[in-house]
Amino acid sequence: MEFPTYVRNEKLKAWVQELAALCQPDQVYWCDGSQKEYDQMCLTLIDAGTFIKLNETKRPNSFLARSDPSDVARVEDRTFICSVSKDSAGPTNNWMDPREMKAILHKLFDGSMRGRTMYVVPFSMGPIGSSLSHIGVELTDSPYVVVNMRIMTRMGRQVLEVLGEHGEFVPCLHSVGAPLERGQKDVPWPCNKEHKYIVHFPEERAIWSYGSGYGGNALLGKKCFALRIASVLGRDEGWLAEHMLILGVESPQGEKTYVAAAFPSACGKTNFAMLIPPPAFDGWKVTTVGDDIAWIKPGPDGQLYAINPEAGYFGVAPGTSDKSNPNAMAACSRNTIFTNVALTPDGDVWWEGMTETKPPKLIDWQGQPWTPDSDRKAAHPNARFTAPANQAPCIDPDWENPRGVPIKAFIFGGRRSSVIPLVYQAFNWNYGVYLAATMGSETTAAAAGQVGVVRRDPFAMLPFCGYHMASYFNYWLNFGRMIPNPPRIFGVNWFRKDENGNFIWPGFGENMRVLKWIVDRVNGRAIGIESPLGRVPRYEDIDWRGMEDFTHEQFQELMAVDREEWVEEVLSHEELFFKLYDRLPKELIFIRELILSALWRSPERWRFGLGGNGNELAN
Ligand code: SAT
Ligand code: MN
Repeated sequence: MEFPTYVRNEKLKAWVQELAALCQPDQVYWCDGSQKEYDQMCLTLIDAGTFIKLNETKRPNSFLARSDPSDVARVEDRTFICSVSKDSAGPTNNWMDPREMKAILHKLFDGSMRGRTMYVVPFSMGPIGSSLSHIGVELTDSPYVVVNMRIMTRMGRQVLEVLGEHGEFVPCLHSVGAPLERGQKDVPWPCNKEHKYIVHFPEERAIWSYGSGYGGNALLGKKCFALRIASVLGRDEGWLAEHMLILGVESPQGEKTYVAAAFPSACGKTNFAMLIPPPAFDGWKVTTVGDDIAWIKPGPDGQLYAINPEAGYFGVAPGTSDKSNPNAMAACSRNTIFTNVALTPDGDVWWEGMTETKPPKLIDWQGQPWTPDSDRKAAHPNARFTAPANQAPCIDPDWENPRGVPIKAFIFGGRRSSVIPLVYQAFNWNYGVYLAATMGSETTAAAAGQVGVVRRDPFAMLPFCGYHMASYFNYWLNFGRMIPNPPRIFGVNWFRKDENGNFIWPGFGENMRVLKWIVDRVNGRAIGIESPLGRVPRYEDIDWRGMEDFTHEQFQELMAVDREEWVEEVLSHEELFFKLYDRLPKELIFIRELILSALWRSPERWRFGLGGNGNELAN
């Protein structure tokens, strides 16, 4: 096999050679990551019928792809953590013996790229050359994956230069699993309807993905590498790979505070990452470092520093509008790949929630004519835009700083119509780990199954942790002990409802008021009082400028801690804890006891000024 002269890493050469022999592509192509190459591949994708070029005036340099209707999202039940021992993967991951899995995969990959090109995609997760960054190389037979990877990561020849002769990389193998026989015509979205495997070998630090061309199944830098494999790397090397957005809050005086926040899906994570403060917060600015994943490491000064390992947004399109998230709308205004959205007659895109009135005529995500009378969605609910991160006007000036940005607080929030207050600060790191470990979120119509059922999603990492979830809790507990002054940990809930089923809190930009209290807390200004769960703001601790009609009573409702509700809540924490019992850190069991005893020493429905533990007076 011939290699470009700039490829100097023998391990990489040997690996590509070995897998090309297995997959038997017609040719091997090394991606240089240039604009010219990208443009050329987009033309190829148009010829193949995978891409439709959008209106150059309305959406410059942008494309629409329609996937096979069976290949529209991550497949969690086909996702495996193949550690040597089953116990290392833990009860929340699918597991198979690595040798058994390799045997299955070798059969599937044998000849899987026949009739296709194998693209070699070197990529850096994190700014090139940052000590927090890591290199991966994806071998894929999907040109759609290549062009998406060029937006989502730093990709191309420059990565191989950093890799050098002896550098380490995470090998990522991907095939859509649809070899072409001689003369067989290709389809616009090849995939394998029978077999799908998204497989991680944590000890080997390798990823093998077969059968899907969509999102996290195929763009292997994202969930597979930056979360599942990186969580294992982080544990072994003393850092954190988290399913968190990173944002900066800048005060009118120029004080800059960074926080990282984890939310399960369908909680408005991207909107929070790109929050626009209400008009009354003149001079306040929220900037975005990342919208999905954070890699976090202690710096020489003992503070935690975070980078966004990604370079683009793979954002959910439906629900995104100039009203809900103008920053995201600007990000996908050009140079964007849309997948499974609807097409307008003038060659632009549309999705549910983009505009208040639906366009009279569209082509839906499956290529069929659509009108507002059609009884189906025009865009798939998991339709996505792939857009360069720096196209969001809110991008933080330090988003590519190789040192990362200093993190002062961790925020965890689920969608809960009751029980959980608007905001509370964990008493200390261990309480914070408990809060995050027991995070839950109510299912929405978008998720499969029943609506309104609480699902536990510890740290929003349930489908993304590459090892035993209870060991991960323990790693977090230890991590807090390693650093002198760990970030403060907060819980938030934007979704509490009143007795009529209406949201009490308006959310969106108004979340800035909560964010400001958090920033004030970590910068030693706001005080608040102690509730049975942790420290909370009093009404007067929140900045109500521009929202003065929000009453004391409404705030009390948002913040109340109800003993009966919490007894049930804690019982349902037990369900998760029993599942993880053999490795569950003792600390979490004792913290549960402390929470229960605090609830019993407080009024049945704890509210401000009702006494109980007397701490209100102390502050
Ligand atoms: O498809 S991705 O994994 O990139 C996004 C998601 O499903 O969370
Ligand atoms: Mn995510």
